[in-house]
Amino acid sequence: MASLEEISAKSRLAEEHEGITFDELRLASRNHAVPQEALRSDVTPAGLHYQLTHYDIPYVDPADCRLTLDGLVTRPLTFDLAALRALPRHTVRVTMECAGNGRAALSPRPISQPWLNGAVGTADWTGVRLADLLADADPTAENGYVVFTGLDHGIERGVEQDYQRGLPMEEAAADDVLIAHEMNGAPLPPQHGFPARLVVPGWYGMTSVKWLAGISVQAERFEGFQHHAYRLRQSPDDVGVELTRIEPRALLVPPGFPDFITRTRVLRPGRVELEGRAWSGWGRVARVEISTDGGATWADATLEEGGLRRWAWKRFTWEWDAQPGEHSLRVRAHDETGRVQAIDPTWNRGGFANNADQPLPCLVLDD
Ligand SMILES: Nc1nc2c(c(=O)[nH]1)N[C@H]1C(S)=C(S)[C@@H](COP(=O)(O)O)O[C@H]1N2
Ligand SMILES: [Mo]
Repeated sequence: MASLEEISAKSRLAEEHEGITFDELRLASRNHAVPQEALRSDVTPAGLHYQLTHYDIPYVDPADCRLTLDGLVTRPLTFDLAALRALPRHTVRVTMECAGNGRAALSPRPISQPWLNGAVGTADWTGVRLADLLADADPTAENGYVVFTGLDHGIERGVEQDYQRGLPMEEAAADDVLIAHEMNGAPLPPQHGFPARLVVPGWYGMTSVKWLAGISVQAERFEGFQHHAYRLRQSPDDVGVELTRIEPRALLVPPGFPDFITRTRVLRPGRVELEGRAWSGWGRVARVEISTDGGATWADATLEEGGLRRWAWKRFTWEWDAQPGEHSLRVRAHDETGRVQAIDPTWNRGGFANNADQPLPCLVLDD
């Protein structure tokens, strides 16, 4: 009989001219990106928000689900869905992005979910503040860790596991961290974590555990499989650096209209308002640059005023006088901490945090 080790894919890089594999295609057809034109909306409709699920979307009976908070606490807590919904509600608008966004543009390409650049979305998440739940439970461990366990179960690189992630107490108890049971004003859809999920604003998506069943406080640092997996490494034996917050990125709403297969944009000549959205999990977006000549020259876009919504992407616009010919549109976001979106990809073994801009080819027609 084959072992789990044998049936489970090893971590590997694509060969030099190896196209997308059947395994990658299967993952890509389960886990969809946001259609880039949906970047026109402040809030991404739930069905258009990207989604990434490692294993299966669990079937959950709403009448029969429980969330527990236990471990090193004075008062362990258990909630059914009605009790969770009855708790004081907070809504936070959050731009969430998968750490693997941009992976398919790397060379060599790490074999995994082959994201181009659409593994992002913005939603209004409503639920209870984790800080409030923790205060009720009263943790007895100082500077402990909080471990989140999902209902989903699977195998990765031979290791059978529940999907689990942990957070240091000070991150878990931060103001806007939610146990969310609504997305955009409706109960969570199955693929986004029904009945409840963690939402950690500013952090890459893997942190925000879906289908939450258990929250547990422990004294020692949590180092589960998903912590070893989500690291920036140059080689398999490299200790690497753990991924946390989202690097800055901007994306354009594609102007004009597309060719069906290549997605090349076609425009009529003349003035066109380019628009897009930019975000960073490290700080507010401070500047966005646009290039229409593949990065030879750059101009500053206008950033939408406001910025009250700390964790949501920001709209930017720029007026382009589109002249006939071929053009390559590029964008580059800067945040208030001085982080800048990359022009060229920085390679790592897992294909994470590749925020390099992917040029958008345009053909402007003759008059
Ligand atoms: N339980 C569980 N939570 C999970 C995942 C998962 O597979 N199982 N995927 C994570 C990853 S890698 C990402 S990027 C986000 C995606 O959230 P979304 O599908 O709601 O966009 O969920 C995270 N939470
Ligand atoms: Mo992810």
